Parts: sequence; C-alpha cells; structure tokens
Amino acid sequence: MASMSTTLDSTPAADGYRMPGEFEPHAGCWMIWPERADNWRLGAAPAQAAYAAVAAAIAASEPVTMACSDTQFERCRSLLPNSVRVVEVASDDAWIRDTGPTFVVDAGGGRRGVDWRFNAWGGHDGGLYSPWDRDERVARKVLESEGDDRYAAPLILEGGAIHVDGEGTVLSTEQCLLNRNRNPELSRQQIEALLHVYLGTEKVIWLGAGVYRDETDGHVDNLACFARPGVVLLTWSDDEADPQQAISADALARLEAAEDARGRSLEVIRLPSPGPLGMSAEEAAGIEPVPGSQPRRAGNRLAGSYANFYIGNEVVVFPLLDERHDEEAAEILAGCFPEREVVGVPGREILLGGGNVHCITQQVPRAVIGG
Ligand code: KQY
Repeated sequence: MASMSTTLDSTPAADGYRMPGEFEPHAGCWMIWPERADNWRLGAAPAQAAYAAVAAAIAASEPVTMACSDTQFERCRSLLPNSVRVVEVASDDAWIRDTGPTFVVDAGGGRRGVDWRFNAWGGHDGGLYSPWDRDERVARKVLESEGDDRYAAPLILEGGAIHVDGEGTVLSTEQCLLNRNRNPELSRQQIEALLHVYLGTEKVIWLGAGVYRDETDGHVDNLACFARPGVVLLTWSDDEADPQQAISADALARLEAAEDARGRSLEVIRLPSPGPLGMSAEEAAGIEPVPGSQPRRAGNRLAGSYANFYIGNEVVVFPLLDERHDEEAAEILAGCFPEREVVGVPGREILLGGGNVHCITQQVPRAVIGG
C-alpha cells in the first residue's frame, strides 16, 4: 500500500532532488480522460478514441493510470485496455502535462512531486477557460494517489512550459514563462531562481517564441525537447512564407549559441513541421461553444508539431499529423531513439483541442538508488 503524501516546507534542491529527463526510467504514466464539449468536438468521442490509442501504446511498456470523472467512468473503462488503471479524479480538462505534478527524484531512491500553481494558460488575461479550480487540485490528488510527498511551488507554471536534460539544464520559452499572464510580479532572474530550486537545475536555455499560434503562449514542449543530454529535437520549417520559419530559425540560433549546465554545446536535430494545418468547418461545427472558453473556429491555424511526443520506457509515441511528413518524422525519431519502438498514433483530434501527445501525458519516474 502507498504511504501518505505530506506537503513539505523545504524545496527539492535543498533536499537533493532533481527532475529527471523524460528518457530516464519510468514507474508509469498518468493521463486524464477528455470530455468537455466546448473543447472537444462531437462530445469528445473522437478525442477519446485518440487518447485511448495513446494510453494503449504507452501501456505496452509501463503502467498507465487514466483519471476520469464519475460521469465518464463506464465509457472510459470500456474504451481502454484492461492493463490501464482508471481512477476517478475531477478535472476541468485533460492536460495532465500541465495540471499534474512534476516529479523529482533523489539519489537515495526517493521520489516527490512539485505542485505548481495553475491559471488555465493565462487566467483572465488570455487564458483558455474559467473556472479552473478542479485542474488546480489535480497534482495534489495524483501525489496522494502515488503516496509521494508534495512541494507547493509559488510559481504559475505548466509542465509543458519546461523540458529538462536531467543533468542541470532546463529549456523554456520567453513567450510563455515570462508572459505577463503567468508571474508578472517576478523578474526573469527570480523565475530562473525558482526553476532551479524546484527542478534541481542550474542553467536555463531560453528560446524565444513557441510554435506559431500555439494557444499555450508558446509551450516549449510543442517546439523542442531533449532526446538525451546534449541533443535537442527542434520543430523546423524551410517555408519562408510560414511564420514558423523565423520562429524555428531564432530557436536554432539560440540553441547553437548555448551551452548546457555541463558546458556542452548542443546537437540540434530538425523535425519537419506538419501542414500548415487548419481547423475545418466540419470540425469547428462539432464544438459546443460556451462563454468564457477559448472559441474554436473554422480556418484557425492549428499548432501541429511532431516534437509533441512522449518518451516511454520502450516506446516513443508521436502524433500522426500530415501524411506528407509523418514517415520522415518517424525516421528521425527512430534515429534518435534506437532502443525504443517509434509508434505513431492519430494526432489530429488531440491537436484540435490545442495540444498533443506530450501535453496529455505525465511520466512518473522510477526512483532508483544512485539515480
Ligand atoms: O501544450 C500543452 N502542454 C498543453 C496544451 C493545452 C491546450 C489547452 N486547450
């Protein structure tokens, strides 16, 4: 039986904890079942099929827990393989990368979780829905369920806004973390200091903007990520007519000029951009808008990206988004992760809700002695 979860007064860095890279061993993965009809078309049925495919792909090599509402329990259970555990946890939507805890580990085999503050990607200044109080409690409930102690971090931050290499470096974007709608009272230096204290890191590599028209204010997890220490995958476009080209070129220049926390230069591997992709009239018609939620309209540019993938114990699960580029993306990922099976899952329905595979998953690292 799991032990109790206590809220601690100290910080991960002070206690010798660090956030491991996603490519380090996992004890499991959490997800949240989608259901809100103002974000997911056709009462969320197509998105639920997509989430089920992601869960099944990850469950092949690590335990998956799906959080869902009481209303959705029977349906969720019936659409998931038996190997996926389903537990009732209330939420406002289905983005556990952003609402779940960020797990940290120490060398003694300990694991704890950081519970960031959450304001639905910008609160009343560009946020995506209101209220978000159930989302705010998700991280704590996950930690209760895991029996892991909790650090309550005094910073509004979504998990998709950071990537780490597990060796002292954190990657983020200025557009998101320095946005006035997250922590306007804090300077860049204060935000960096809080990142280091809660992630056990020493160096931030700042990228500028995130993927063009990303409704999260440019989460890094849709733009770039560490394949391993010293190696970064970056969404790329050669199309001068596409605003994504200049965004990716700026990110590349910053990455090429950067050194990580260990003083290494970074190898940057480019992933093609799908599309440009847009929401169709039929897709938009399936959404039931409500006041206070982000409107979703026909023709809206979709922030599709192959960088939005999940690194499981034995798989890399990535979104299939554009037949013209899916295969190339799969080949690049296979080259980066030769010991894992690269599995493509239908990503379009998740993208219509504003994110992709990485945004809907949260790894629970395996705590190992010496790790
Ligand atoms: O990028 C992510 N980590 C989450 C995307 C959230 C979109 C909300 N509609």
